Order: sequence, then C-alpha cells, then structure tokens
Amino acid sequence: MDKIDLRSDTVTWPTPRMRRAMANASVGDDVYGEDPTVNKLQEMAARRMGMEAGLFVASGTMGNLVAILTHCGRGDEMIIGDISHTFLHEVGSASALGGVHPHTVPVRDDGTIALDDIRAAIRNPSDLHYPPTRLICLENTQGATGGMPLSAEYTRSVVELAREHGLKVHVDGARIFNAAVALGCEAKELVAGVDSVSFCLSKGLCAPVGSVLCGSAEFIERARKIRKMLGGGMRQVGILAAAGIVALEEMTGRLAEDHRRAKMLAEGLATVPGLIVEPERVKTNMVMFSLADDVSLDAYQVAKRLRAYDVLVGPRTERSFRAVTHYWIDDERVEKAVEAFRKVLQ
Ligand code: TLP
Repeated sequence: MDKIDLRSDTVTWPTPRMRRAMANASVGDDVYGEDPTVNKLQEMAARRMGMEAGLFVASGTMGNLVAILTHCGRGDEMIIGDISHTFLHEVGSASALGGVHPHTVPVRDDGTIALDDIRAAIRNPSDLHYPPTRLICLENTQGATGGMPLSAEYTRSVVELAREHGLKVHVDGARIFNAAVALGCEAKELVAGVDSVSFCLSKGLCAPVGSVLCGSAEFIERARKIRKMLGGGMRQVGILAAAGIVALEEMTGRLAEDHRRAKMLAEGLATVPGLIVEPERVKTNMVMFSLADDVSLDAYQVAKRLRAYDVLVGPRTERSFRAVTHYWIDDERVEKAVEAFRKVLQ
C-alpha cells in the first residue's frame, strides 16, 4: 500500500497469503451448496460465533439486510441506534426493500443504548395504532462513537429484555473481533444468546470481500432464500471465501496491534496544536478528533492538504475526522501521519 490510508479499515488489501489461497481455492456451485471452500468458511465462522450455521454474503450491508428481512416482515418495526451504521449508512435498505420500520433510540457515548430507552420503544401489541416490534439491533463495535466495544454483560441484558417481550436480537458485528480483542474475550461470548450476528471479513481482517451472517440452522436456511432474492446467490465464490478463511485463521489474533497503534496515533495527534483529541476514548482501531476553534481551515481542506504528504484521512464533518488503523499501518506510518498533520496545521 503506497499511501498512508487512514480513512477506514475497509481500504485494506488482501495479504500475500490470501492471494495465494484465492488462486488455489477449490470451488463448486455455491447455490447448490457445493462450494467446499465456502462451506468450510461458513462452518468456521459459525463455530467462532458459537452458532449453528453461517452464510457467506457479499458485504456487511447485505448481512444486516438479510438478517433484518429474515427476522421481520413488511410493517414490522425494529429498534435501532440512531447513529448505527444500519440506520445511517445502508441506504435505508430495510425500509426500502423490506418495509421494515426503524424505531430509533439514542446511542450513548460508550456505544450502548440505555435499556430503559429500548424498553420504552417496545410497542404495546394490543394498541391498534402501532406496528409490531419484532427486532432489536445492536452494533459491536459501535462505529460512530469511535469503535466502542459492547460488553458481553450489556448484550446479555438486551437479550433478556428482548426475551421478556418475544423479540429477536441482531448484532451488526462488522468489527466484533476488534471488540473481543479489546475486551479480552472470545467473539462468541459477545453474541451469546443473540439470534443473529453479521461480521465483516473485509475490514480489519483484510479479506477483499465478504461478511458472514450466523445464527441457528433454521434461521440460516430462511436467510439463504432471502440472500438469493437479493441477488446474492453467488457461484464459484470459494475464490473469495478462501481469503475469508485466512482472515479467520490469521488476522483476528493480530488486531491488538491495530488498537495499540490507534492509541499511539491519538497520543501523537494530541501533541499537534490545533487538534482536539481524547486518547483515553480510544478502545479499538478508531480515533475520532476535531479541529480547535482557532484553526481557520476546515476538515475537508485539511484532508486535501494532507494528500500532499500521502496521508488519507476521513473528514466526518466540517470540523472533525475519523482515522482508522489496520494491517497496512505500521508504527512508522503512524509517526508520519502525525508529522503531516503538524505541518498542515502549523
Ligand atoms: N462501514 C464503512 C462505511 O460504510 C462507513 C466504514 O468505513 O467504516 N456495519 C458497520 C458497523 C460498518 O462500519 C460498515 C461499513 C458496515 C456495517 C457495512 O459493511 P460493507 O461496507 O461491507 O457493506
């Protein structure tokens, strides 16, 4: 990777071992369930999530959509964080394609949704005016709060609340392995009791494409049909799943490095006059920071000037940024990025 690309962990290129595994993958027609590499990936993924079955899907967006459409019918309601990726950044797919009504509740600074807010959002089934509440969606790590990991205890308390009301729980676990590393536990502990989880292979785990949706065998059978409906029934897709297998075998164990470098980046940026950073908020691989009031440039102008130093960073608003560390960012690149900010802002 020639540039210091901190815009996201989605920018990661596949590792050399992934490219070799892709070139040599055994394949078959996955719509017939006959691709051995896809089947292996799905089994591995399900095992890692402590669930019965998995389904390889094209993207995190597709994983969440397939889950929602499998849990909910038209006119049903899902309770979801107001700054969740599914609500903000998935093109309104659940309502556009599934007629599923999002009932948003506030996400707190630590990435959680208050149980009282979830409870208050659950509709009274005997009231004629309301859509039926069917699903609660969580996001772990919670991206918009800066990659906050949600604990196993918190998720368990949401599951208990859901059970009391006969609701399902889906976790957008795009970065669930980052959460597991940050909390020092297994990913499966973070989704114990939930009905479905979708996690991404193509972010910090470096695979070029794909997510896996996991749940009970019965849920995944229904999800397979929804995936087909959405055009996601792929054929010799073991070529892609092969990289996913390497991702699960080799890449989850190294995420602590990305977290250490995110902290290092935050601490470095905190020394740059003109930037407001809270390094103590960095828990995983994301750093959220903003421009001090006396900086005359806006975030878009700063990002543009950083390009001259081969540094790519994502403005979030006129005054704020997100930087994400990943496999292709080493210590030297962190230091170079900090120095580039210093030069642009001096
Ligand atoms: N997130 C991307 C952008 O879309 C914002 C990023 O750069 O972080 N859930 C979460 C929590 C995500 O952060 C993302 C992607 C997705 C789902 C969707 O995954 P893809 O991009 O594979 O559809």
